[in-house]
Amino acid sequence: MSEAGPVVVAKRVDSGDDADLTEIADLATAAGYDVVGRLSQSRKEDAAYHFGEGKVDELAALVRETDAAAVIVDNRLGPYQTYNIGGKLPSGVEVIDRFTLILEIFGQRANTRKAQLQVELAELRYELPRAEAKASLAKRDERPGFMGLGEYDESRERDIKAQISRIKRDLDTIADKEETRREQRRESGFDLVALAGYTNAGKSTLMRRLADDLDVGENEDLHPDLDPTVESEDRLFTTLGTTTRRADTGTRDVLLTDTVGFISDLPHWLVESFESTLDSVYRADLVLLVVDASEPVDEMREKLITCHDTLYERNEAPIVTVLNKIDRVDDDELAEKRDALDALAPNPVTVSGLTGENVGELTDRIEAELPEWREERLLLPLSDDAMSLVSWVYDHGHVEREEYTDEEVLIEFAARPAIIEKARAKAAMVSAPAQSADGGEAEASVDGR
Ligand SMILES: Nc1nc2c(ncn2[C@@H]2O[C@H](COP(=O)(O)OP(=O)(O)OP(=O)(O)O)[C@@H](O)[C@H]2O)c(=O)[nH]1
Ligand SMILES: [Mg+2]
Repeated sequence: MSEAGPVVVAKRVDSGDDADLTEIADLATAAGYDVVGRLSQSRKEDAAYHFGEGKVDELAALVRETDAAAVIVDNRLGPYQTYNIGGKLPSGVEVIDRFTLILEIFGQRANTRKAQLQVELAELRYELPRAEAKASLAKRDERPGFMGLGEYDESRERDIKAQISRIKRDLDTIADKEETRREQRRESGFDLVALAGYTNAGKSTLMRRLADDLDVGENEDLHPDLDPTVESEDRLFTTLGTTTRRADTGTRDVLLTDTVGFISDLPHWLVESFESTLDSVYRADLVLLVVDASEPVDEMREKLITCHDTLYERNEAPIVTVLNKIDRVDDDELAEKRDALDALAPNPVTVSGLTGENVGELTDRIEAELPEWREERLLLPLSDDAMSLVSWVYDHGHVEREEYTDEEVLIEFAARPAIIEKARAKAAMVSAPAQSADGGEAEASVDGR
């Protein structure tokens, strides 16, 4: 891993104006580098140098002038292009591409076992095709003098493959545990809402705004992993792992999960390595897609497209688009942006996570979009079992009416359909044969656990 130091950032675009270096510079800063020079070019890709050769000479001069320790290129470089560019630079100056840079940031921030495994997996996936290429080259070139080299590369390739399967297995185990936990949480009456969006859109700020701090402590017994620390920084990829906190939206019990931000132009293997982190988004009951509304509309559009691409196929939940940072946009501008983005972001909620403006509207919207709860009435013969079922219903749903006679208790409540099924089954056990006030359906679910 390279030492953070002064760097030059560079980018090529096929045509049009010179490339926008903002994001790659922000990424470099996020990794701890000091951006001391910028260079961009608009031309088609050169096979040998990626940039035009003259531009690479210019790059080398800039590196010497600024004493940069590395060049960060915001394009996909082939191994030869990397090598050729490196050849023109003062010796010791590294050439880093966008993915290596992102991996470096992830590596620095990975502070849980899961995150570390994901970073390791991504690194191995990055290395594998390169090792394969080397192994086949070495094989082809095998001459007496080079004996053994091909063998070495082949065993490296096998080694990488073995490590990849081992890490995948470990990650699968973690993913299974998390899936079980999600189900337990749903059974406990929680709705799972996930914050998704481009990096730096303001997800963690909104999380803090919506999270109900007081409740977290009280529920520590129930959910020991609720982590009360959420950071916000004007830096890309502040959040890497996932954080879940309880949020008070009114009548529903919501667990809100904040997670890693999306970014454009990530290769598949990198996104896949982080799949189990993204699962908390894909498997939520509702996704809040957060967009920074203070940016130019074209940028908002591009970032929205990236987010939709990342969610596409895997996501199972309804999506509510949240236009954030409205404290930085005036009303007319906001209306224009909403119109322009209508197809990608229909009926958005506009908020400021920072000032709290309109957050009430957002919580109303969360309640409205969550899968609907159903109403149920149960009539139970009075017994200890019945009383423990009543308290179970209190824990898992919203009790609307509770009435006692000498022999019976009537309870009316609202809950998610799965909870109602469970309650009916439990009622059948309490009072076999079951009596469900709305007509004996409980009997039918006795066998359904
Ligand atoms: N003006 C303004 N700034 C905001 C608002 N919400 C967030 N920010 C700022 O935007 C920056 C990024 O906020 P975060 O909440 O860390 O964003 P994030 O989406 O969690 O970012 P990553 O975790 O890096 O993907 C911080 O500097 C926040 O203070 C807002 O509503 N208004
Ligand atoms: Mg964050």
